[in-house]
Amino acid sequence: MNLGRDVFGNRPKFGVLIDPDFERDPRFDQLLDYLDQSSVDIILVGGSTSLDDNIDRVLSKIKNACSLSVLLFPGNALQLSPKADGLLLPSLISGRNSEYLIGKHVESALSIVQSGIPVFPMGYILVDGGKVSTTAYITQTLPIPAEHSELVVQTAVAGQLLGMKCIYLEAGSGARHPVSKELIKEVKKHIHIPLIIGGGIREKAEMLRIIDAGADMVIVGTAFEEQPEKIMEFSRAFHQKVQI
Ligand code: 1GP
Repeated sequence: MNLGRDVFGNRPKFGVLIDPDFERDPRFDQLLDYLDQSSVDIILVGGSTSLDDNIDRVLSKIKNACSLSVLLFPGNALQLSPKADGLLLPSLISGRNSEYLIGKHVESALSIVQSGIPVFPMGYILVDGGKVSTTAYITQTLPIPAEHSELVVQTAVAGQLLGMKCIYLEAGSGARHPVSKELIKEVKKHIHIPLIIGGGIREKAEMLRIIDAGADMVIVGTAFEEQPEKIMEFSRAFHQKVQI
C-alpha cells in the first residue's frame, strides 16, 4: 500500500478509531456491522491504555467484518500486527518525553521492519481539549495550550522539516472541545503534508466544520463506541460534503 496516495489521495477522508480494548464491549460487533455498511474510508486501531496482546485478533475480526483498510495507530509496542495495511508511526512532537519522541521507536524498530507493514511517520501534536487526556497522562506530557496557535504551527512545521509524512492534531480522546477551525486553518497555511484532526468530535456539524477548515482526514472514536449507529449518519454527511 502506498500510504500517501492510497490513504490521503485527492479528497478529505473519514476515519474511525477503534481502541483494541473495545473488543471486550458488547457493542464491538455492532460497530463492525455498521462499518461494513457505511462509507467510512479508513479504520485506525490503537489506544494509549490497552496492554492486551489482542491486536492480531482485533485485526482479524475487523478484516472478516469489512473490506476497509486498517492502519495501526499504536499507543505502545504491543500494538503491532502484520495483518494491518499500514502503520501511522507517531512521534509525540508536542511533548518533551523522549520515550514518545524516539524511545518506543527504538524498542520496536526491528519488529516493525520484520512485520513488513508500510510505515508512515507522523508528527503527533496534542492540543489542550479542555480536560486532562489519557494520552497526556500516559505519556506524562503537557498538551499545547489551544490559544497558542503560533506554538502549534511551529511544532507542525518542525515535524514537517524533520520528514514527517503527516501531522495528527489531537485534542485527546473524549476531549471537551475538538481542535478549533481557526487553529486548523492556521496550521494548514503553513504545512503541505496531510493534516489529520481528531479528539472530541461528537456532532456531525463539528465534523463538517473541521472539513471546511481544511482537514485532510477526520477521525472519530468515542462517539461511535458509545453509539455505533451514528457511523451511518456521519459517513453519509461526510461524503455529501466532500462529494465523491
Ligand atoms: C483519539 O483522536 C482520536 O486519538 C479520537 O478521539 O475518541 O474523542 O473521538 P475521540
